[in-house]
Amino acid sequence: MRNLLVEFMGKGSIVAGCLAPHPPHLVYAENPPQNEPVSEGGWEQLRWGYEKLRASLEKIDYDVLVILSPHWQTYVGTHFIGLEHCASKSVDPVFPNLFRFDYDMNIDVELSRAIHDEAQSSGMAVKMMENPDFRVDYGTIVALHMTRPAWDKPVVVISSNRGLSYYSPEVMQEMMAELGRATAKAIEASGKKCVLIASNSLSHRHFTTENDIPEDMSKEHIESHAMHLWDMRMIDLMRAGKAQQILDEIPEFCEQAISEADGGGFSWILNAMGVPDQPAILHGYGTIIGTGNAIMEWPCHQWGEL
Ligand code: 2X7
Ligand code: FE2
Repeated sequence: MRNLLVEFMGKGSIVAGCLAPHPPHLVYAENPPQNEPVSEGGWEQLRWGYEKLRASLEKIDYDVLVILSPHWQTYVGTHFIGLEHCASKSVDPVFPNLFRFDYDMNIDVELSRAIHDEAQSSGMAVKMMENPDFRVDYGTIVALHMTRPAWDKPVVVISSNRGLSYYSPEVMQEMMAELGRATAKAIEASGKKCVLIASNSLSHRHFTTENDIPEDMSKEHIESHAMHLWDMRMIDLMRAGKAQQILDEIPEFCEQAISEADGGGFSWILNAMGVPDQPAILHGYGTIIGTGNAIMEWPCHQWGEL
């Protein structure tokens, strides 16, 4: 039946990959109706970057958004949301003053399970998360909202198996390479067109106190020159299509810049796209409480067969 369906629909593919940062400040600054706190704006460069990403994705036909967030942390295996529908209020544990968001999302459980099964058959520890009281993390919600605020596409939500903190950078990289390949294989067999999202900041050293007005942009800057240099290096490599070099440098990037690439999403997405030597598009860069954030797009739909 599945083979017949794929024959009818054609082979599935990754039509775009995105690096989509998730500080709750971005949603706070946007003032969508789902978020309770009200702001006077802020972090415009990044929000304009998201505008450009949305305009670019608007031109592509796709069925599903597949996301990996470093804030859904699992220590025994990689988990996948296995519930058809998730709706609740998400409150950021560190910034409850900025983010109290009513989310409502539909999950493509069929594709989630297909990636789960593919990863399992390649030897990974995996689990379908079917707890009806599960609260979706803000890293997933913010990146999805900023990428597609209409919430009108089903999503696949993948956890961050903390290979780096539990074992070592090398183990994390190996696991994410395997997960990336399994993701690509399952998507191809599904017949669906997918946009992949790695939800993470680049350098991740942040301020430890908050300003009276969180959106006061006169106080916003990168935490240190060294962090700026790391962010620019990673952006240059992405724009130059040097995915293999990025993968080689991620362990050092995580150690020196406390990068949120430690959650594995960045490595996962590069591997799922086949470690591309095609350039990524920079839609925007900006700092949020000192951390470095880039909005990037790999327009895979223009590359032909992956
Ligand atoms: O999750 C985050 C982050 N990655 C960076 C900055 C500020 C808040 O939350
Ligand atoms: Fe984060």
